[in-house]
Amino acid sequence: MRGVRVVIGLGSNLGDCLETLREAVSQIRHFCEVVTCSRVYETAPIGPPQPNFLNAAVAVECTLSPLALLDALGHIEADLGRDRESEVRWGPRTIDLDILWTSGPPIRDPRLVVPHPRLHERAFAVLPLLDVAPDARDPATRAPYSVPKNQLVRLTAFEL
Ligand code: A4P
Ligand code: MG
Repeated sequence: MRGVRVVIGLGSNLGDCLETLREAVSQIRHFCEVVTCSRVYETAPIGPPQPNFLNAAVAVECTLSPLALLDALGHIEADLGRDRESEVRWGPRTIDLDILWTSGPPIRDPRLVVPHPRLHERAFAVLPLLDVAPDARDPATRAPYSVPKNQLVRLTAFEL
């Protein structure tokens, strides 16, 4: 992924969410150059009833292959207490690290689809994406991303 910009989405709604997001970014720096950090948003959960999330995103450059990056993010999730065995789909989690978008070609692998298949439907992902990649476009349509309406998203004063 050298020379290719990748946007990683971060979400947390269990434990000390801000601290967990910051720790995730610090671990991402072990294998990627973090070029820009988004603002931090408090967002209403999409999925079953659960606490609000903190969501953010970082734009990175790194030399890992896309699948190696996905695995590296999975290791950070495990280190920060994410336990997939006991999770319900779209339920609460200490940390979720998704590859939202790339400036390179789209990826369609059984384990990894980029842009993230639900990115365009979710204000909690599109808003942080646009903070770090304001010119991002959907590679399928070449259309710029727009923020879905009627989803509760509040800008916080926190920084990553
Ligand atoms: N996978 C495929 N493409 C990707 C990608 N681009 N990035 C695969 C990351 N993973 C990708 O993900 C399930 C599988 O997706 C992985 O094994 C990977 O190979 P997961 O992290 O294990 O589980 P998940 O994140 O719960 O799955 P899913 O269905 O992708 O959930 P979403 O769509 O990420 O939604 N509400 C608010 N307000 N804020 C949130 O952050 N997050 C979710 C999770 C639901 N509601 C939310 C939030
Ligand atoms: Mg995920």
